[in-house]
Amino acid sequence: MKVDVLLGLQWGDEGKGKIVDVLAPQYQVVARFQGGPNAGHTLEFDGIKHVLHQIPSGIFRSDIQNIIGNGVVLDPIIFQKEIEGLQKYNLDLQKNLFISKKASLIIPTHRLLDAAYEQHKGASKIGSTLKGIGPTYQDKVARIGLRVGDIVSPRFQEKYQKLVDAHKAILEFYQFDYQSTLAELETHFFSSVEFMKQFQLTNSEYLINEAIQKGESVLAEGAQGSLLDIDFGSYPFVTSSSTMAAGACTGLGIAPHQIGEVYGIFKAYCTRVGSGPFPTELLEETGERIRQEGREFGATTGRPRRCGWLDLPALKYAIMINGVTQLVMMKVDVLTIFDTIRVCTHYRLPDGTVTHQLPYDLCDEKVEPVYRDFTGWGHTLDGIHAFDELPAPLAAYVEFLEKELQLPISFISTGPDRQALIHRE
Ligand code: 2SA
Ligand code: MG
Repeated sequence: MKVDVLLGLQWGDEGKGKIVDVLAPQYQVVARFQGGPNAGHTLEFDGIKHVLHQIPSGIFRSDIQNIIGNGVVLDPIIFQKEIEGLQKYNLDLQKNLFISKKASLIIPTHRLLDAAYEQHKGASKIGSTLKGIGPTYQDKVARIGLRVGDIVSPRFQEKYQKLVDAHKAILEFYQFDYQSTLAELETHFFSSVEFMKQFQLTNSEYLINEAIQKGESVLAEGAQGSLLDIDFGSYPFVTSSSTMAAGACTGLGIAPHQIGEVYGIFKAYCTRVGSGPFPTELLEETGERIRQEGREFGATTGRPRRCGWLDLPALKYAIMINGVTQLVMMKVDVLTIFDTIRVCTHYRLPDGTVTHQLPYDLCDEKVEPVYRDFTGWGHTLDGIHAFDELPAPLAAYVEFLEKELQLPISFISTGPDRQALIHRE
């Protein structure tokens, strides 16, 4: 049995939560391997809409073990809120949820530092979710961070204070006011840390490898997207973790040969929240129509998402660096409103040459998208559950993408609910 990885091929918000929820019954374990409360994974079923941030999307299935892996950065305050939000569903969270002791701990000053850094950057800010993600990973790599396992150490308070003192010095350097908020945040933090102790804090790399040994199957659930990857994303407008398939190995403690399928999720168009280059962005009315029709607002921050046409050079790049084996196409229904649907097939460089490769730095090296137009299909996809029931122009569009991307599109999502999905065997 293998570990399958499911990840976003764009700038996040591709709809990973929905697909993990759909695929979950095939797995015994669902694990998050990177990111933290910056993620917003939306699941909809039985008329309920629920957004998860740090907790894996397998949590609604009672026979699945859900692991928050070592590669994750975890905020205890947000964790407690999330758990409390799940209480109404009567889930056995103490049995089904496991947290790696090696996951990094987001402390209140990490959030303040995130805000201070963004404020200092001014117009060139990243557009961070202000959840303290960057500063927490920074401390991890600097080898001064706190980890979940530290909360049960008798030296926790001392380690915490040492880190906070270092953070205060930086906040003072940036002249960022922390005095007015820190005490209250700390009170929350320490009570949430106590709250966390009732859950299973484990060396989850053992748990996961033992599961693999027993022949169980594991789904690694990515957060954000490949174009936000710390190495291969549009640096510096990226998140601070490895969002690609390889990140599942380091973020869970599994060997590369254990990776089986890599499900790559993409929307039938593109969105991006936060700053940074976006070649196919639509700044006029068309972008606004996509935003309204697709309800494109951040699931964590509520920020309006920037919208644009599908970008094949960027998608091909993401497929390449992840070794994607199957594609999942989301939100096709949103494009129903258009008579013409555009797809960027290439980029034109300033010297006139055409390429399908991403330049080193999309900020400095401006590219002009070269589009191919497709006829829209003009009527609702509601109630369609088989590929051969799709309107002919949509079927042709899907087949064009499969040929271009040289991969099967195994799932086509036609709406937010679990049921609104075409699975092609
Ligand atoms: P951060 O907070 O340091 O990770 O921000 C760095 C960049 O990464 C982007 N980012 C995201 N992009 C899309 N979706 C994300 N999750 C939330 C959602 C975002 C929200 O599901 O909607 O609610 O706004 C996510 N998380 C991080 C971020 O915009 C920065 O560009
Ligand atoms: Mg999201």
